[in-house]
Amino acid sequence: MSLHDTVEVNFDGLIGPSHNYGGMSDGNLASQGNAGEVSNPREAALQGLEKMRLLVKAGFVQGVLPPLERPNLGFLADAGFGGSDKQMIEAAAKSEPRLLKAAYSASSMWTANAATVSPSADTTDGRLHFSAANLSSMLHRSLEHPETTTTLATLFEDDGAFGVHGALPMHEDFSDEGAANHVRLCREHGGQGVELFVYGREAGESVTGFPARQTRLASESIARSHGLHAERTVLARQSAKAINAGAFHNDVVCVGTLDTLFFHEYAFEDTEGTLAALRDAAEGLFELKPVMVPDAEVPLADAIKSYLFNSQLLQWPGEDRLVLLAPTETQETDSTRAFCERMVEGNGPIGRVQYVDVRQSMRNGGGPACLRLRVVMTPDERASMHQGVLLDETKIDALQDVVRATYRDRLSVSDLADPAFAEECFAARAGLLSALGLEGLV
Ligand code: SUG
Repeated sequence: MSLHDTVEVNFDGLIGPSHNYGGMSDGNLASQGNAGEVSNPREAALQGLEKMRLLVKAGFVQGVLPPLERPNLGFLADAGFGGSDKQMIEAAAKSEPRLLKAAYSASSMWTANAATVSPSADTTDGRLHFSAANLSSMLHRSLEHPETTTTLATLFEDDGAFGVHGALPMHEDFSDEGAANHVRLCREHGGQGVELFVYGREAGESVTGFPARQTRLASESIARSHGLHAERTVLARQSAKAINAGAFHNDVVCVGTLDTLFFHEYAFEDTEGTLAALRDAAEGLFELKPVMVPDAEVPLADAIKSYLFNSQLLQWPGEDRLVLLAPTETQETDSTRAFCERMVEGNGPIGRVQYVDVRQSMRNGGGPACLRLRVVMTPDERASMHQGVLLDETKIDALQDVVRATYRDRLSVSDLADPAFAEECFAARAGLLSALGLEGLV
């Protein structure tokens, strides 16, 4: 077995049947701007599955994470609603519609926020580590972590190979949004890497403007529990300018893979310091290739609107240079399309840009990169995990059949008040779990 057999597996979130535009995320311009619009959960899930199919066809190992059970009736019970499911939903719709929206949120689709992942090549105990993110900044997202932990523990159950950690304490000092603020760089996936953690504030620091969702303390705690080598770990502060322009996670202004870091000029508070720290940490392992996009070429507002950086940066089988799998909005925005055209004509590390339509998710602020959790895995690790969630085209067809048969093609926030919709959601998820061999998952 050589280092080359270790690959990056993308685990995409399968978009759930209650995907809606609830306007739940402060600081996320798309979520705020599309609040109250009618969503199309069927199209959303099919778009996500087509993205997965594209990568399967190209020869990537592609995984999927099933949607969490929604509505989350346990949450409504915790908020004091009682009686039958129907009574709880009707009462919440009447007196606390915001809580009902949170209970119905399909936000687990953005699996980049599910957890932070450190490959076994980077950890002192030689295991592959996952830490579920507490997502404590937004109410609807703070409900995800218990079930995310259960899902990860079910899929990666072999303790000898995997370490699955529950979320950090639910306090704003430990605010953690998972892999959306984490980048791993290396020479090749199987070799030792450098892990970059990007935080928006210190624990205890009060900041003005849009919420900074990741603290330095949270990032440090995860690096500790994963057993990362201090000299191969870098912590960098996200620029307040980026957060206040709507980059609520670092992955809205930065993406990296292998030795390449692609980022906006205003992504980091101290760009030179961050690059110097990365070069130091990479000493003896690889030579960093930074690709910085100047604000003069792509203004921050365009980067955020187009989601240029919320792309998947991939070592595409059979291609010499990296491929950027970008949302179609990047093609439709003049500055980012022009930048991409110039970039691929040059001789830098990114040689091609391919566009993908994930518009339903984009309208809630989730691009191609938000929809996937990257897990670098050795062949042994791939063999010892649950096989049902590793996809081929037949399984994608089966999942799409379930979606076509069970998902609505129109959903308004007011539809959440109908208790019959809850039954529809439970039935749809049961169909998906059965197609994935995960019937027992709660
Ligand atoms: O947390 N949107 C998500 C989008 C997450 C994107 N993830 C990454 N950048 N990695 C969020 O803000 C909107 C839901 C609503 O408004 O109903 C939402 O939760």
